[in-house]
Amino acid sequence: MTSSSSSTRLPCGNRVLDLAQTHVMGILNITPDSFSDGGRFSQLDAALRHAESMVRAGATLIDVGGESTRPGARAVSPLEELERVAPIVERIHRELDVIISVDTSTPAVMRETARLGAGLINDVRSLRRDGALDAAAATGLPVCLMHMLGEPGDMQDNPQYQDVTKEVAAFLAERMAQCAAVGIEAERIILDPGFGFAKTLQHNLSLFKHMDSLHALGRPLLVGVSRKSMIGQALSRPVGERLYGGLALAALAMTKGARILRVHDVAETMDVVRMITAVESAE
Ligand code: 7PJ
Repeated sequence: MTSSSSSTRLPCGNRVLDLAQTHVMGILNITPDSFSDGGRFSQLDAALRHAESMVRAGATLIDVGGESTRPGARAVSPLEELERVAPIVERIHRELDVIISVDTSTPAVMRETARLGAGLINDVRSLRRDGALDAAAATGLPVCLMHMLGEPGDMQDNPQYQDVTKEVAAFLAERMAQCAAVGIEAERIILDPGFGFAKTLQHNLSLFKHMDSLHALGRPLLVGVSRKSMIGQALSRPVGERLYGGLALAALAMTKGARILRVHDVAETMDVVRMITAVESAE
């Protein structure tokens, strides 16, 4: 493996992500604040400690999210989302050596967190909200574009595809074109098949099997399957028992060329990444 080619180095704010290697992105969900200030401070501290433990375990990115994409989740106002996410972005930027990814579709959150030190915009809606393309362009940050049809609230209502992988590829190509039109060049884009978003189990499995064909789009792939229901459905496991299934998919995603693995279980996934890297680096 070579790691010196300039095209594999993705500037993410004040840090650089070397895409010749596979990276682990740790998930940090910010839950709603409790009512008292004491609760708010202790939640911020708890979130920071969690981020710190993921960095110590080997995460090169922390994905901070303040808006749930679970079907039926309550809508969060831009201000509320910003109040959840901004303090932790600021603290992580100040205290930890890691690239901060912000899981958001909200233009104001993109702009403000970029100012506070975020290094990557991760939008499950692929910049389709009003103003999101312009906001992302203005930040100058790289963007992860993810495939999803509809909105999280209705996306699982009978999703249909003729050829899921081809349709995901066409969607991502169209979003890349929209990005190019506002000045977000291809070099700044990461692509994500969007496992679990508007897809049945069979769609997810087929898309996973054929994800290598998305390399034709010429951009690095991010894969997020950690603890998702596709593992639960395939193995009949509740959410607390999906680690081994998730590690199998992490290994498979890596060997299929995914460059960023978005996970809850960073230490365990790092062992997968390091073990595969050790074998692939051998003579
Ligand atoms: C994903 C995400 C994903 C990217 C979520 C969950 C649901 N962002 N945000 N890819 N999933 N890029 O973690 O179960 O798969 S939220």
